[in-house]
Amino acid sequence: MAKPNDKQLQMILEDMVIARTQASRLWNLQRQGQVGTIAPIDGHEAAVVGAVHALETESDWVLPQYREPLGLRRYGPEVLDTFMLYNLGHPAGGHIPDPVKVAPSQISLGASIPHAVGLAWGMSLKDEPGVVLVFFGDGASSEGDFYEAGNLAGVLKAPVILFCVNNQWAISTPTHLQTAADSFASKAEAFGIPGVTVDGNDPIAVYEAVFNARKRATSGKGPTLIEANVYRLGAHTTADDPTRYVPSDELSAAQKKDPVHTFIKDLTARGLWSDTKQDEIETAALERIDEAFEKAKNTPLSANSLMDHCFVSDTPRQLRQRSFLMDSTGKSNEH
Ligand SMILES: Cc1ncc(C[n+]2csc(CCOP(=O)(O)OP(=O)(O)O)c2C)c(N)n1
Ligand SMILES: [Mg+2]
Repeated sequence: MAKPNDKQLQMILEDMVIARTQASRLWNLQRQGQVGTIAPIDGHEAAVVGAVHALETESDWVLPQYREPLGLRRYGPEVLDTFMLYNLGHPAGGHIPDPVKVAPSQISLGASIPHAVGLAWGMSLKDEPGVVLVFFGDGASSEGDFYEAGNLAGVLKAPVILFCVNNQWAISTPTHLQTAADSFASKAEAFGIPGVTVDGNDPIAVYEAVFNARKRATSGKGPTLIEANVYRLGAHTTADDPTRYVPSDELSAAQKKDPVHTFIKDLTARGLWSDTKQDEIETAALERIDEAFEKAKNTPLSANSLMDHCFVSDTPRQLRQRSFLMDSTGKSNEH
């Protein structure tokens, strides 16, 4: 169905509330020196969760940038557990266990876009069902990878959804210094594919845009570029001070359109949400993030795992490096 039903609407809001709650817990843990740098999802929840709810988790891949992982709960608990390992610098954070079709966070801007197109092309060559959705920011769209991959995706009719989260900023660079184009979606024209602009604060509109793009991709018609317009409500990361460059009137205007608060009001008015439900979801979200953090903290780290997940099997050089590492740490070689 192109429109989410009541149950789906509730699940979308649940996931949005969970993402917001867990992001604030991670922010505090970072401030206590317990976790590494965090890029908050605040303001992106409707775009990320709305998009992911229009996918089929068994067949469709999601390739996140770095701000999305807390919004991908629908793909299973492994996403959060692996994200915590990744945040703590554990090599196991570089691979989400099979069969979960989510790639780990990507810090290198734009680098996942060619991966997404290659993956989608491979799936179509193998006649596998499903699509690939890749998230990237307005800033990432300035990378050559975006243009190269977008062009190839158009030529190959790859079943891929290029999902640009335009949060109006790339750290301190505003969008008018990022591009002279009218919109990020308009760049689709050069790829010969549809470019769609959607209100990223409205999870239903995002759901519909992704649903339609998915339908197009699975019927062999190829990719769609979606630009979801949102506003980054928090800092770029825990290492940033946005008060030095975000105009306060712009931020307060954006806060009035806060996607989580707006959707809570909307679903409450429809009789699909309540304060009690909100409390329950928030409490469970906090317990869950603390559990994931404790699990990650207590996962043993061995020098031998440093090169895991680079390749399916070690190259000769990696084998030499592993034995060198094991000698220098004095631990037995576990592989
Ligand atoms: C290839 C590359 N160049 C530069 C950076 C440094 N960098 C990290 S985040 C960022 C801004 C990205 O902005 P955007 O893609 O809009 O994503 P947002 O953080 O707004 O979600 C930059 C320039 C990087 N990570 N990778
Ligand atoms: Mg941005």
